[in-house]
Amino acid sequence: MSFPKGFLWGGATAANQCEGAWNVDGRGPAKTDVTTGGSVKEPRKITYVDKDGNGHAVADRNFELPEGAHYAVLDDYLYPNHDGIDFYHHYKEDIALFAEMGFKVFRMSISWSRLYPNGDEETPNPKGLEFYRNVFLELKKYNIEPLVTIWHFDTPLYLEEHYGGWNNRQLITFYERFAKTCFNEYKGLVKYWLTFNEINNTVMMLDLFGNKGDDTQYQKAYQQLHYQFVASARAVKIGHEIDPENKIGCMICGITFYPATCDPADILLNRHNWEKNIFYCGDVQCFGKYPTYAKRLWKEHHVELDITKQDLQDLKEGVVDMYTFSYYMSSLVTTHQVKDQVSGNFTAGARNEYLKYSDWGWAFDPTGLQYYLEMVYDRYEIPMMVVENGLGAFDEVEEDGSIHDPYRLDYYREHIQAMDKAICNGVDLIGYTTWGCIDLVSAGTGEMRKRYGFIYVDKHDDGTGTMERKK
Ligand code: BGP
Repeated sequence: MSFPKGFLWGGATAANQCEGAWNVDGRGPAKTDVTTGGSVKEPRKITYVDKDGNGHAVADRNFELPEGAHYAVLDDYLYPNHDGIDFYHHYKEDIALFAEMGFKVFRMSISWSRLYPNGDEETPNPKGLEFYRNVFLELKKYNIEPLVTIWHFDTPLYLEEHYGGWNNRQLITFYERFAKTCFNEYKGLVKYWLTFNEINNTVMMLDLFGNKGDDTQYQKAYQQLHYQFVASARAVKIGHEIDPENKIGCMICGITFYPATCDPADILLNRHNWEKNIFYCGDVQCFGKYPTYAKRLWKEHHVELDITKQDLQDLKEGVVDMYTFSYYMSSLVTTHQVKDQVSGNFTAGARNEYLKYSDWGWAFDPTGLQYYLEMVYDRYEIPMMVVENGLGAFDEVEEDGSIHDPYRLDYYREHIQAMDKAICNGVDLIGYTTWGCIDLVSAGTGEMRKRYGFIYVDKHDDGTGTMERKK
């Protein structure tokens, strides 16, 4: 094996999917407490209160909040994010288990609304600051390096409702304040940071969800993305000023796209697909400027963006130190009528006859990981990390209480071998964090039953369960 000494092996989580304690110690509600991401197969799940004060839990792809209604956390197990796996109260036990597995790194995120309950306050919530400090100190006890995502989908709900979320330029300022607080508070405790989780999802999901978005949706998505690019760049600048030791990365949802046929039209579409869904974000965050093909992409959907001179300057000055990405699958691209359709959570398109698929329709493709690593490293030549990779499955507890997941062992073995090959071929890969190291709520479907291991949590979609952890 070619993995370098000091390689960061470990696992990954996100605050909104594991912490729970959604209203404890001053935390405010986040968007992710009241809505799931949704998927091709399953519509988004939403909880809200109508104008007469009645609570509703619905699953609806094109949901629009009715007049006078507002989003609200309801104790309804259609969507259990707000409870998570109660990492908030179990972190010591969980970190001890991570240490037992030999983790060198633990990826987690900081809940924005735990530090800034509404998101627009001037000063942070001391209880929130204290919680993360305690987690970092606990990790330090075991020499586990934290890898911290600043934003993992969980914009404070107040910012969504009162400012229109990332449609509003003001979010840049609020995010900047939040990021600055993180860098200042945890200086010396945290060195590895990621600014935005799967930043490319904003645009890519419009394509992947099968029902292609209309121009208005693309206009919104590209604009939100621009504000996030600027916010990310400013955070990188601030992070470096506060501590030059900080290593700050972008985080891309990595899907390896292949043309489904050798029809030149498919080959071209595939390249355009890489540009639109993968390279667009990486190029801005690693090169510090919009790529030449951006104009083509904007034109395609009649997009006109609010971009200032200062924004462009910020992008230039805030390039990331490392390229990180999640990798779960590859996907086929074609201009032809698709006969054998994959319709899973996050995936749509033609089925690849050479690959096996998970219960949620995700293609098992370790070679795609090697392809991605080599292709992207060649483009940016900066250190890379795979910060999510794993297999969501229906894990069952045996009568004797044990859990056996040989399918997961195969999955990891083959993806690790693929990384090994990429390193042999020159890729500067510095770390690998599996998703997840512990069962947590699925971002796409809001389910517990889509489990990722390695630690089983006794928590179920109907709300039952003791939260007991099992190896
Ligand atoms: C990524 C997200 C994670 C995680 C993972 C698995 O897109 O960054 O938050 O959830 O996908 O997806 P799911 O939870 O839908 O199985």
